[in-house]
Amino acid sequence: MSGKRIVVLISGSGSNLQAIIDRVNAGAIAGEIAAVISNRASAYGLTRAADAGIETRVLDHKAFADRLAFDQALMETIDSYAADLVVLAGFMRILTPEFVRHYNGRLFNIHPSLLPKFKGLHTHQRALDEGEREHGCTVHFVTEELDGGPAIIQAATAIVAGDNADALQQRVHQLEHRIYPLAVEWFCAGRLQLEAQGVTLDGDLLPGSGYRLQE
Ligand code: NHR
Ligand code: GAR
Repeated sequence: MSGKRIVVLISGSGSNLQAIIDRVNAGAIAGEIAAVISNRASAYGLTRAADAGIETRVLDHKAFADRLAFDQALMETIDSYAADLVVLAGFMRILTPEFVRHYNGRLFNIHPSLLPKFKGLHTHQRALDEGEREHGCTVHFVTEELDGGPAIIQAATAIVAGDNADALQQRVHQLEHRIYPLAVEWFCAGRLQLEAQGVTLDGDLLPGSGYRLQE
């Protein structure tokens, strides 16, 4: 497969990584995953990558003096694969401004909430506690503002009577596995751009909350 070179960063299970692998293998994405990098050696996503024949690397943040030293090693590793796109898929380390600037316009994250609502952790329980009528997930370009970069695509699920955080998390995960590969597909097809005024898809400015995937 020719096309864009994608590097995926993970810390855990890698189910979003798997969803992207599946869409690459289905021929939907004009690119290939050049490498998967984890900050945790025990991340199950490394097994998924190896099973798919993808190169894996482990960079343990605890082996570095500070965040900048870790991020510099991470940048060198990513750049050794000549990445066009860097995808955070359950990657749990906050990245320095230096790192974020280096990949400006080609760094994605997926966050389990309808941003700008519920930045940070424990999003499912917080959505329930706040009495929200719906909850979901957002793919966004990463900027220096944590979980605050311009949105690319969102998908939502209704919160129903008797819902709990586990059930909600499972439904949101299913949505994540649809929207993350779609955003990667658009980027690799050259359809998605981060511009001064916001995110464009096929040259049209998207709303501030991104493209809304319909149920
Ligand atoms: N980095 C920047 N600069 N901007 C973003 O928007 C980022 C980012 C790095 C990761 C993912 C993010 C999320 O979607 C992400 C977005 C980890 C933490 C965190 O507090 C916060 C947000 C996100 C990921 N991490 C702790 C830290 O000290 C470590 C937690 C742990 O190891 O379990 O880095 O929610
Ligand atoms: C996903 O739900 C993702 O939205 C979330 O972690 C999970 C990773 O699952 N990301 C964050 O919370 C980032 N702080 P996965 O490893 O199975 O893809």
